[in-house]
Amino acid sequence: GPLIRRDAYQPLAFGVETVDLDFILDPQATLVTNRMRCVRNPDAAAGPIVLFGEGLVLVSVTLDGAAPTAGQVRETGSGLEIDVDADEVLVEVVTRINPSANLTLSGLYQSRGGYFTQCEAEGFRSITYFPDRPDVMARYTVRLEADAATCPVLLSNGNLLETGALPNGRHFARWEDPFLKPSYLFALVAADLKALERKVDTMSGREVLLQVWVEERDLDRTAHAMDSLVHSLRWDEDVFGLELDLDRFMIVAVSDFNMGAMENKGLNIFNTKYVLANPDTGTDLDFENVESVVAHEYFHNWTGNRVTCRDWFQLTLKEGLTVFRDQQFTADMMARASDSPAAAESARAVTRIANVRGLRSGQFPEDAGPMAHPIRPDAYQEINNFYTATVYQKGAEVIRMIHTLLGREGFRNGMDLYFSYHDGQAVTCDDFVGCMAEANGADLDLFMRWYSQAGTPHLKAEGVYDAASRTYALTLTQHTAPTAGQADKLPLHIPVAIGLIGPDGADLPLQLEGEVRDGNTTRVLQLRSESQTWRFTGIDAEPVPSVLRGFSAPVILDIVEDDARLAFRMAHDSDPFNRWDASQRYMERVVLGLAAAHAAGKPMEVPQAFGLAFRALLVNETLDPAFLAETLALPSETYLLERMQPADPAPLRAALIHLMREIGHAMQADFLSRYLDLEVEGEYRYHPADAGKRALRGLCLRYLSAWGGPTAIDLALKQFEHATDMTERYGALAALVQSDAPQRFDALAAFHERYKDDALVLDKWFQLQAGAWRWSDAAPATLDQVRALMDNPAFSLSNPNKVYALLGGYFRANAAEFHRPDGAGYAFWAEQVIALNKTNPQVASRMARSLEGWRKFTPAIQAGIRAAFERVSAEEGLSPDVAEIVGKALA
Ligand code: HT7
Ligand code: ZN
Repeated sequence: GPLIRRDAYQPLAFGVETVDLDFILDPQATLVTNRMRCVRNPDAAAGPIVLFGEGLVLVSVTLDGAAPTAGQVRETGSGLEIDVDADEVLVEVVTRINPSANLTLSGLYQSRGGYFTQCEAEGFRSITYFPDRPDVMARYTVRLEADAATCPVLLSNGNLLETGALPNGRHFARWEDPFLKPSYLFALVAADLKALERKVDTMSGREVLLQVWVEERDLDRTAHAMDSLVHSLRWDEDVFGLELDLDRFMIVAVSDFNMGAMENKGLNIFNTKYVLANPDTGTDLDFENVESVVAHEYFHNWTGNRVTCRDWFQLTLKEGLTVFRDQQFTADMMARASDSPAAAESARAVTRIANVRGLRSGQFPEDAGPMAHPIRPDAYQEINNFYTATVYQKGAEVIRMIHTLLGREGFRNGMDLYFSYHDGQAVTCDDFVGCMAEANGADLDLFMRWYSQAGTPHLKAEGVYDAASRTYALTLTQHTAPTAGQADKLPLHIPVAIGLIGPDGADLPLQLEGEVRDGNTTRVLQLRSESQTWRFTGIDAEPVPSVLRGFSAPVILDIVEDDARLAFRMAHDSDPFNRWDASQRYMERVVLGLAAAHAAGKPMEVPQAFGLAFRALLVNETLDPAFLAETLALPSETYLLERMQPADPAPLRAALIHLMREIGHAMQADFLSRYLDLEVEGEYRYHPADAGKRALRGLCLRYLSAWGGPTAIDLALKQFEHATDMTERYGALAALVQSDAPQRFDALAAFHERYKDDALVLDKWFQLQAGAWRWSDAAPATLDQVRALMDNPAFSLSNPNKVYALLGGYFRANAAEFHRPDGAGYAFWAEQVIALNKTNPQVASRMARSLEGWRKFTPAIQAGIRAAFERVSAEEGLSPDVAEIVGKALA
């Protein structure tokens, strides 16, 4: 498609003040009547009314109730243009659409007999002709009418005005949204649903009605989403003073959805995966995900809806900020039950670790590949391709750095100013950072480069101790490698939190030359140029630096540390994040060492010192189990591939299997005793402390099953058979599937039998098999399994959750099997991308992206992947979504 450029932004000549929509819902022929009061924009250049439209059948247009004159209304390639002399005109457009034929899950579509909409980013234009851009904010009223038997529930944004019966078994409802909003926040739902309801008072004492709408059979899985919503509401009041602004707030679950959820004003629509959870069907991770997605969408009501984006290049304005807010919320939820400040710090660190794991395995590869872009991109072909880890996760890191630089209070003052200036507006990232700077008298000009520069910076840290002067000089140097289309990089403003650890393992007080000692043992250094040195005084012995504590910036830290130093920090770093990171670095070194040995035909030997450092943590009963579960888990294969040069999945897999087996074998007694001690008493409840114990228990079981001794497999089988909740049942199944135990096949069959009518649980079953490693040559090839599973009656290419679980599981979480040397994995990938491209371009593009990092692999692997890209590229009728990915990958 054509390139859309950020610097080409122009306001439209006409905006819209009010919209009145009328939907006569019908599966094949829905009639949409749209009455817009279009108003000339005094700040824009003169021009026609511009309305975007896609795939619409135009029935009629009138202007102020009259037929247009000849040539006054023109159909362009992308919609309609209307010439008007007046400053204001009532445009009525009637269109017809076919929701049952819409498999893209964008615009108005059907799912399990109901009607649902998804308008972000540009879905509204396939519902009706409209200036479908986020800078056009209007007041909406909606009337919808549908068959009362199949669609007894009729919902739209805002407040319900009226409902009533109609002839022929039909009925209607009218809704009004009192707030200005852009079209991407419009939503309607007409379906057979039931609601869990709760009434709560907001901080100012207003009673509001909260609803979670689901299919009746799912009502017993809604309590956690409701609790999460109430927690989110309270948190935004407590932390940011932000109150719910509507009398009613609805969450609706739908089975067919491209992403996680959508923050439509007052009517959030969710993928069932992120609403439904009860102890029988959801794992601790599912509960955690529901809580954070509910929070994320709720928080958008202020950061996204009340203040929205001027154009889609500003997407990180709402997404980076809202991800940051949901991360802070989750950290607070994790810490709320802690009984000491140290426990709370460790609990918060567990959230931070999960965030950084996601960033390193999801965003770092993106930033190093052909789709690399700044958090605020300069150009795109298809906006749907820019709902990325960079815009979301790196965007959140950029907001976090502002928070680190300004402090909690300074950040809050900046937020208050942002809302006081921009409530009800569509603004830019500059407006946001401008408020942060103004409220704090801070200079963030240099910091703005984070918005325009792509690529992950490397941060080099080098320390020199001088015994004579008792000083320690720490030099920080930054470098960002060129990325696609951006050759020259400038130094960034990087906050680097550091500590110095003394020989006894305790933190040293930090005192820079010329400063008085304040007793602080962690401080934030601000690197503003390519290289800078800080000299610490009063240091009696050579310290061990702990750099980038809490992961204070989204960079790759290059620091020379020998094994002994990593083991030392694994044992002593007072910063829980860096303690975890020390363990990750040590593991990475060991795994990549084993892989190199294997590739060279040498035996793989796990260094003894590593085993000692690992075991010392495993048996440490004073550490929080949730923290230990993270610290003893290997880095993800995706991240390790990113660190391996050139990336070579086969030896890496051999190394991972070898290491898991060796550790499981060598420490079987310790794993077993911790496993037995960590049993959680009583009925399942989702609680951070219990979840932490279950996580560590699950980790013990995975190492034990990897070793594969009969006691280990018995333990897993017993847990599988006697489990009373999904975390235990799934944990046992996962441990069995990720092992060589022949019993895994029966366990998979039993699981399938039990849950064959439960779509969300079956997704876990599909995903596990797609991601299964081959622990011996006797194991069936994963590709054959995946192909066979596509024939399972529960699988469907038109349901994104199924595609993400099975195909995504194979393409993204099973490198060694996907990159099999015969190239059959790539042929299968091309086949599926081509098939999906015809029905759901957004999902096709996501699957296509699983190979975008292909140039990091060995030349032999690259040759196979290139052929697959070329095959897709040669396909006729490629969607802009897939074409952009393939084009950039081959460029
Ligand atoms: N803001 C929402 C984005 C979204 C989306 C974007 C493109 C296509 C489909 C989509 N569904 C939801 C999600 C969020 O960030 O909260
Ligand atoms: Zn969002």
